[in-house]
Amino acid sequence: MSQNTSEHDILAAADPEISLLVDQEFDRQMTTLQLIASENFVSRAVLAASGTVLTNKYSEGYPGRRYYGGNQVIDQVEDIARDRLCELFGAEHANVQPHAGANANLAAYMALINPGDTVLAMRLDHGGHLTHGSPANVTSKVWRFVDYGLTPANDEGTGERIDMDQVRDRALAERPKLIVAGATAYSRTIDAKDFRVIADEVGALLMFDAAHPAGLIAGGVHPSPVGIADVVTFTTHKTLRGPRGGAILTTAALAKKIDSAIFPGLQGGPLEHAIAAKAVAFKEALQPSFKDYAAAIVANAKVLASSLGAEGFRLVAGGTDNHIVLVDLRTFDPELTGKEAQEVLDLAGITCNRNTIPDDPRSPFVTSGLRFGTPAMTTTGMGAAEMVKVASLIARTLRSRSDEAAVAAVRAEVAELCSSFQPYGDL
Ligand code: DSN
Repeated sequence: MSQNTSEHDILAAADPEISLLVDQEFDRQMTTLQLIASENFVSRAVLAASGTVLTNKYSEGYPGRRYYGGNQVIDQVEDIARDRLCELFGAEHANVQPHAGANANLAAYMALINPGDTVLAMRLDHGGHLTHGSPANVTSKVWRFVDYGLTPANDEGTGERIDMDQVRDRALAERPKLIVAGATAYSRTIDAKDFRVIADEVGALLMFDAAHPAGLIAGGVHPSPVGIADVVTFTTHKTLRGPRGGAILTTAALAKKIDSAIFPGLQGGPLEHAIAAKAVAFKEALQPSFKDYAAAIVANAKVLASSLGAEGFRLVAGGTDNHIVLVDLRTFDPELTGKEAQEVLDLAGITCNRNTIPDDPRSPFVTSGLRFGTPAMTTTGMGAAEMVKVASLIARTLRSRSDEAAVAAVRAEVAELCSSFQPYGDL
C-alpha cells in the first residue's frame, strides 16, 4: 500500500529507506485501531495540501507585512485560513501560525502576562497539560503556576469533575493574573462561562485551551469559549481533523499582542504548507456534515465508555461527554499497569496511551489508567456496533495478556474489522 501513488513512486525511487518506513506506517494505521484521543485521519485534500511547494517559502511576518519578498500568493493562503477559522468559531481574530498547541499556549502566556506572574491551571495528574505548568516544562520556569483539580471520585460516578469551588478558592487566595481552563485527559464538558465568573471576580484574564474539544466546539456539540475567554488556543489535528499544528483565537483588542507573541516572540517562519492544509480542514469543518461528525464522535465515546464499564473497567468521571474515555484499570485487574496494558494492546493492534488517573498511586511513566478516544475511528465510519466490539477486543486482550496466541487472534480480528473501515479507501 502507498500513501499517494505518484508521490509515493517519486519518494520510493529517491529514498527507498524512508519510503519503506512511510509504507509501513501507512499499513500500521490501516490495519490497527487508532484509539489515541488526540489523533485523527485527515482527508486526502488535507494530505495533498500538506505536501505542496508552499513548504519552500519563507514568510516571516503576517499577510501584508512580511519580511521577505514573493509572498503575494502565500498572503492569500494565510488570509483564507484566518478568515475561515474566524467564521468557524465566530471569532474576531485568528492566528494560524503556531506550529503546535504548546507554542500556542506559550504565546498566549507571553502575550497576556509577565514573567513571574501567577497562573491558575489544572493539575497535571488530574488531566492538565504539560504546558499548564508542569515542573518539567518551560512554562513553570517562566511563570508561577498554582493548580486546581477534580472533586473526589464517588460510587455514583458524579465525582471527578472540575472542582469549581476549588477553582474559586484558589483564585481568591492566589490572585492569579491568568486562569487557564482546559485539559488533556478530562472526559467531561468544560464551560468557559463558569471560569469567566471567577476570573472576573479576581480580575484575572481567562485562557481556554481547547486543544481536545476544538472540533466538538466547531461542530456545535460542546459550548464555545469564544467571546467568553480572552484567548482560545488549540491544536488543529485532534477532533478538528486538520494537519498537525496549532491556532489561536482572540479579540480584536488582543490581536496585536497575540500575533507579536507568535512572531517574532516565539517562532520564525510559519509553515505555510501546514497553514494551507489548515485552511482546507477549516473549510471541511464549515460543512454541515462536520456537525454530524462531531455528534458521532461523542455518541461513539459514550458507547465505548459504557461497554468498557460493562467489561469491569472503572470509568474516570463516571463516563464521557466528549471524545475521551479514561479508564481506571484497577477494578479490572489490580496488578495491571497502564504501561503493561498499552504494550499488550499494541501487540493486539489496538493503539492507545497509558494515562495517569486522578491521584494515581503509580508514576506517570507506569500509571493505573488508559486513555481512549473516538475521533479517528469515527472518521473511518465506525459506529455503535463497532465500539461495542472494540471494547470487547480490549478486554479480551488484557484478560489473556500472557497468552501469545490469544493476543494474535485479537490482532487478526482487529485487522479484519479495520479492513471494512478504511479512511483512505483504495489509496
Ligand atoms: N499530546 C496531546 C495529547 O495526547 O493529549 C496533548 O498535547
